[in-house]
Amino acid sequence: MNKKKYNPPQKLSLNANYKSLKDYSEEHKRSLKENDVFWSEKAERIEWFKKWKKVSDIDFTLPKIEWFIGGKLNVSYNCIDRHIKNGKGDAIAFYWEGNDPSESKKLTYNQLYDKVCRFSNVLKNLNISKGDRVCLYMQMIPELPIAMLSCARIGAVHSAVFGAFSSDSLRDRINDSKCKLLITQDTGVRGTKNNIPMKSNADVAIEQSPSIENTIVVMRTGEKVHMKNKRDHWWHEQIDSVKPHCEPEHMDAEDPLFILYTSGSTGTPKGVMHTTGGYLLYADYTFSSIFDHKSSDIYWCTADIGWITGHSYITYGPLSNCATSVIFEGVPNYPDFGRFWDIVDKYQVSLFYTAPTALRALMKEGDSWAQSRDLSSLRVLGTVGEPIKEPEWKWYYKIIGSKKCPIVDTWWQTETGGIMISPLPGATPTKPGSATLPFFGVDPVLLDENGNEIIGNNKNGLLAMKSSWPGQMRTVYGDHQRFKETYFTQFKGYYFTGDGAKRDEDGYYFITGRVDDVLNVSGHRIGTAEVEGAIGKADGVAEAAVVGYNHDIKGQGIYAFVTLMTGIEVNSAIEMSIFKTVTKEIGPHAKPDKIQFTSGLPKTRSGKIMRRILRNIANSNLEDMGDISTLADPSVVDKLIKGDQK
Ligand code: 7RM
Repeated sequence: MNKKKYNPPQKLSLNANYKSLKDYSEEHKRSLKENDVFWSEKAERIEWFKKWKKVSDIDFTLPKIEWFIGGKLNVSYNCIDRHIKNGKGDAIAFYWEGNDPSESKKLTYNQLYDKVCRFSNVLKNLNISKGDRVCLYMQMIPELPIAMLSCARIGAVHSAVFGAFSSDSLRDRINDSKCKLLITQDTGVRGTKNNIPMKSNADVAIEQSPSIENTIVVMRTGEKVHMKNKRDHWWHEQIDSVKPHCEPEHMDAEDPLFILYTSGSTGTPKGVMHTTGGYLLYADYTFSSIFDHKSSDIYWCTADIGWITGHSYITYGPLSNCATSVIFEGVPNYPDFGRFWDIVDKYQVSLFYTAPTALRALMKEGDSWAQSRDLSSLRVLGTVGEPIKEPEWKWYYKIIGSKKCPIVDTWWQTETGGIMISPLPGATPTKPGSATLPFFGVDPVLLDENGNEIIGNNKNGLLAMKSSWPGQMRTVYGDHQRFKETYFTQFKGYYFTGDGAKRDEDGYYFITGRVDDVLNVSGHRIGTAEVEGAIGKADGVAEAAVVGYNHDIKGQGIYAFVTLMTGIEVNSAIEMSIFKTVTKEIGPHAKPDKIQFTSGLPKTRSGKIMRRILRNIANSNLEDMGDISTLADPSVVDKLIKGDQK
């Protein structure tokens, strides 16, 4: 393979925390060999009310995962109060850039303290206390991280639901974790959409969410919304009538911090649960090392806070490091394709973190959007969410970074809490398409189908972790058995990621993508089973099978094979009804890109759909269909290839 390597810029290495590959390798070896010593040293990065008694207690067979046992701390205190105590109260925590370029705000750490304390008191007044779940259904507005930190301050557990999810999805997530309170906004703005009905979606969800006692509504646009007497409260009215101080709750290191739902290969989304001490330390330390963060940096992560990337690398990691960040409400192409670069220019962003899908969409529009802006402030560029391919990697490197910024391709998951495989910008030579080497304390292995470790380089396999790290999820909320079955059962003694990977001659990892039925559409993680379930609810649909196919911009697109009930004709109304149903059941981001109506699906005699065949058809790999002799009716394959609908 021998791809060209890109060395870290000397200027950056000189002042970086880790300055050479040798530095990295030695420290990585030590981090595995003396794992507990290593993490207890790193844990000094954060402030504890009470020191832990034991660093870790891990058993993947149960599974049991505990870090910093007996330690007490508060995440909001670590993200705000301690910086103020260190004299940094006037530093900017957030620059907020609205969807419309004319709208912006800034918030210092002192101001953040005031807002978080007040809102914490509001939560208490509405009967929220330690351990209660609070659902956050909001767009990218400052009140979202404020609400997260306020929950953390009083020990409530937040469950953020990405703002594009439908009311049905919202309802299911609220009910799964029995949230007592829902925080939302009147309506949302994103690109040319200026009236996203957040509150009215929430109203529909709450009708079937008996655990919700109250809602708090941020007035973002001033659009008229229905406010139910006694149940619904305006954010701005509430915060005015409370005290501006609130003592942080002393939380146990293993007390839950948040739940975040993520898609798996089967059934309903899982409530990934993260706890307090290990998660915060892992977000804090990875942010500092992987972005080589310095107090003079301006950092911008373009992800949505409703996903894990936003939790760890907009809210908790940066704030714990007393960073100054940009939070952006809008989209890359509004008002035009230069918007990202306008923002980099306006705030002199030095650390920039985005998704390959955004890069592909921007690359397609030509270089002039970027070249007409001043991007000279940039120092480190990051990507996350899906494999980055060589064309967009090189474009990012040359056109955005002017060949002077290292690219950190960061591989991780909702489940891992923070970045697991990534270059360190001052130490690791990079290769396009490779997330390179494991972070400190991370011990990846490649397994074969039988669970044997694949030793040596230039090998492909299933990516698993041999040992725990502090940011690891602790359970699936309310279903520890599912936690065990999903991640620890197929390969005993390992955490299985669900991804495949290749390790090249230098031991560098190239993530090849999911090996299960999970799609990655524009960085959104979507289970094929969820989409199939949604399509199946459309009138006239008998059955659906969904697979991914290569898509120029989205990375993967959604390809649905659909059979209709006898007597139902294929027409555009049916197609529309499928789109509408998926939007209602999940959200617009899960709509199929292609629908192929067919009279039958390729099934084995026991009735299992052979997705391999559908994947081949969706990707136009028609030469080798492999063994189709186990199909109940092999003639289905020819019909599918020809596109016969009858
Ligand atoms: C952070 C996040 C996780 C899945 C993961 C992979 C894919 C993420 C990369 C990547 C190749 C990367 N959490 N993935 N980062 N694939 N290179 N740098 O995305 O839970 O939403 O998704 O995303 O398949 O398993 S997530």
